Amino acid sequence: MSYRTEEVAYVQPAQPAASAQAAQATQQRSTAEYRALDAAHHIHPFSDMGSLNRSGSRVIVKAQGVYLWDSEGNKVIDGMAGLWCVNVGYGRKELVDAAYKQMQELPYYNTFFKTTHPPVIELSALLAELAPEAFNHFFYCNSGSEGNDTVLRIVHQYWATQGKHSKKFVISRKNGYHGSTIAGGTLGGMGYMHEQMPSKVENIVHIDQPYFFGEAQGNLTPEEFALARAQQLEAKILEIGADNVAAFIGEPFQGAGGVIFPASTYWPEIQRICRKYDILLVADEVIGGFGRTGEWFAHQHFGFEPDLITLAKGLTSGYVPMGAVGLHDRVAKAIIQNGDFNHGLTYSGHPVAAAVAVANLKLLRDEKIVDRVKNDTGPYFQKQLRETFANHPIIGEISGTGLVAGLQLAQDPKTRKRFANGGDVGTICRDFCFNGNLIMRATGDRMLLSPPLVINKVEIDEIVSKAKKAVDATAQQLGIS
Ligand code: PXG
Repeated sequence: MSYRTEEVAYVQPAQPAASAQAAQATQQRSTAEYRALDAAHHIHPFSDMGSLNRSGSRVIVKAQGVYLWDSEGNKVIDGMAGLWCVNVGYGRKELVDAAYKQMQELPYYNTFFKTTHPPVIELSALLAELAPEAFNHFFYCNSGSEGNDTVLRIVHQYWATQGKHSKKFVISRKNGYHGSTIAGGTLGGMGYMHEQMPSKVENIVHIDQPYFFGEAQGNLTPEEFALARAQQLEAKILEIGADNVAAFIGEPFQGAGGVIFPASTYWPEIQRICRKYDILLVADEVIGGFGRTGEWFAHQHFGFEPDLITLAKGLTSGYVPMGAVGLHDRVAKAIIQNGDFNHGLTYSGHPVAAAVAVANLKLLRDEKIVDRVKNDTGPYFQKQLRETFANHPIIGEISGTGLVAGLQLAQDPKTRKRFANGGDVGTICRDFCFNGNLIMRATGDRMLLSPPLVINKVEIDEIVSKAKKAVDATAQQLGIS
C-alpha cells in the first residue's frame, strides 16, 4: 500500500519512514507521523472518519495500572478500563506470561473434530467454579457480538429439541447494546445502527427500556416505572403469542446505553414473565460480568437467574479477544442430548486466549479484586461521586453500583428536564475530560465511568476530581451555575 500524503494534507505534515528498518520501529514515529498514517490507512469503528482525520487521533502508546500514556507523553487516567474491559488493569505480567508460555507450547489448535486442549479445559472448569451453581457449560467465541450470535443459535436449537419449532421470536430492548454483527446489531436497540443496516435478522422485536430519568411520565416512582416497563414484556408476548416467543435478552444494566440501572422491581418481574410463558431469559453480561458491580455477574446483583449468559470483555480483561456463552444446566442438557450443534468458529476456545482468561480469572479471584469492589472501592467510588455531585446544577442523577457509574447531565435536575441538544452537551463534557487527561465516555447526555477494578482510593479521588472539573467547565460553557 502506498502512503499518499495528499489524503492527509489537513493534519500536521509527516515524515514518511526513510527505510524499511525505520518503518518497523513503530514505537518511534512522531505523533504527526502516526496521525498521518492513521488518517491515510485506518478506518476506525463507529467514527466520522472525515472529521477524525481532520483533528487527528490521540495515539495511545503504553499503559500501566489505571493509566495510559499518549505519544506526546501525557499521562491519562482511564476511567473506562479501555472499553469496559481491562478489569485487572494494564501491565499484569501474569497474563503476559500465560500468553507467552501458551504460544510456545501450543499456539493454536481447534476444538472441532473430537479434539480439545488443556487451556480450554482449565478455563471451562474455572468458569464453572466461578459462575452461579447451575452454569457448568461454556461455548467460546471471539467477542461479545459473536457471543450473542451464538445465543440465538443456542436458543433456536433448544426450542427445536423441545419440539417447539414455532418459538422463534426474540424480544430485546430499545437502547440496549448487544454488539455490531448483523445479529448483535439487530438485537441491540440503537436506532442509528438499524438505519445503516437494511439487512437484519428476522423475528427480533424491541420493548422500551427502563430509563427512569429520561422516560418516566407523571408521578411514577422509579419502582412503579420499572415495573411498568417490565410488564411491556408480557404485553409483547401476548401480542406475538407465547408459542412464538423463544427468548428475552437484556443487559442487567445497560452499559453503552448510558449505565441505566433499573429499579429493584424490574428484573424479578421480567423473570416472572419469562417463567410464566416458558421463555428463555438471557443476561448479556459482556459489561456486567467479572466483577463490575461487586458481584461476579451483574444478574447476581439484581437477583435473577438467567438461562444463558453472554460473556466477553472482562473474561480476558481485554488482553486478547475472547467471548463465551454460559449455559444453565437445563439448556446445556437439551443441547448435549440432542445431536449435532452446528455452530463454531476457527478460534472457538483459542488456546492462547483461554490461557490468558485463566490467568486473568485467577487474579480476580485470588487477589480478591471482586470482593474489594463489593466491600471497599465500589462503595467508596459511589459515595465520592454522590457527595461530589450532590446538588450540582447540571447533574440530574447518578446511577450505578460497584465500579460503574452514569452521570445524567440535565438542564434542570429537579424537574428531570434534559438538554434539548443532549448529545452535544455530552460531547462538550467528554472533550473537557479528554483535555484534562481523564477518559470518560459520553452516551448522549450521560457521562459514564467504568474504571479498572484494581483502582485504589487515591486514583478514584483523581477520577472524581477531574470529572468534577469537566462537569463544572461544561456548566460554565453553557452559562449555568
Ligand atoms: N454486549 C454488550 C452488553 C456490550 O456492551 C457487546 C455485547 C459486543 O461485544 P464486542 O466484543 O463484539 O464488541 C458489547 C460491547 C461503547 C462500546 O462505546 C461498548 C461496547 C463495544 C464497543 C463500544 O460503550 N460493548
